[in-house]
Amino acid sequence: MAENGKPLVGIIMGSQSDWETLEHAAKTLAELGVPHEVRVVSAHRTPDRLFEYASSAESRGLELIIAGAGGAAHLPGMTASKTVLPVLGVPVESKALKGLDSLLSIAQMPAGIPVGTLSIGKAGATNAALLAAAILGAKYPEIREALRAFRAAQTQRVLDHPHPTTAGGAPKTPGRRRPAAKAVARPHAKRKPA
Ligand code: RP5
Repeated sequence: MAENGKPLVGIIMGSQSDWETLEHAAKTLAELGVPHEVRVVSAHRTPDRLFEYASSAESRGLELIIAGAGGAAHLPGMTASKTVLPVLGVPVESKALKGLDSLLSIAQMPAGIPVGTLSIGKAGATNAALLAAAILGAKYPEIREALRAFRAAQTQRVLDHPHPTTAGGAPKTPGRRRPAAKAVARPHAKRKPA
């Protein structure tokens, strides 16, 4: 594992308002036991901090960066331009365009500076953490085994709850609260004779 639990993954976001999305990346990394740090670093409002963060990330021991931003989302791409560490981009859902602007800003990088782009919002943040664990798992066997256990548990939850209204039917993501099971008509349920 990382030396003294030092962060292996840096999670950065363009604004405090992005935390409600990026917290799902942090929760998932925590669940997998991946040491990480979290910072607000804005490409537009604090460009010097962004350059400092990205250019020093490798020497500080980070091995991967998850960068989330919304709107004209330059944070992941600019971060990738200042480090050779893998950068995973999470498009935050914007109010005006529902995150399509964020998605295209992050995904449409010119050849030479890649950003691994995830889907918009919570699913993208969760998957960024899972992909980070898959990448780091090549070097850290305990992370690979934590990811394997996560996947097995997720599969088992679906197998254990085949009916859509019983708890556990959908893959669990950290922080997700399950709605209480509702009584619904079950077409195949046996009825007691009147
Ligand atoms: C982007 O602008 C941030 O990543 C955020 O998603 C969006 C809006 O930021 P706030 O106005 O909420 O600070 O830079």
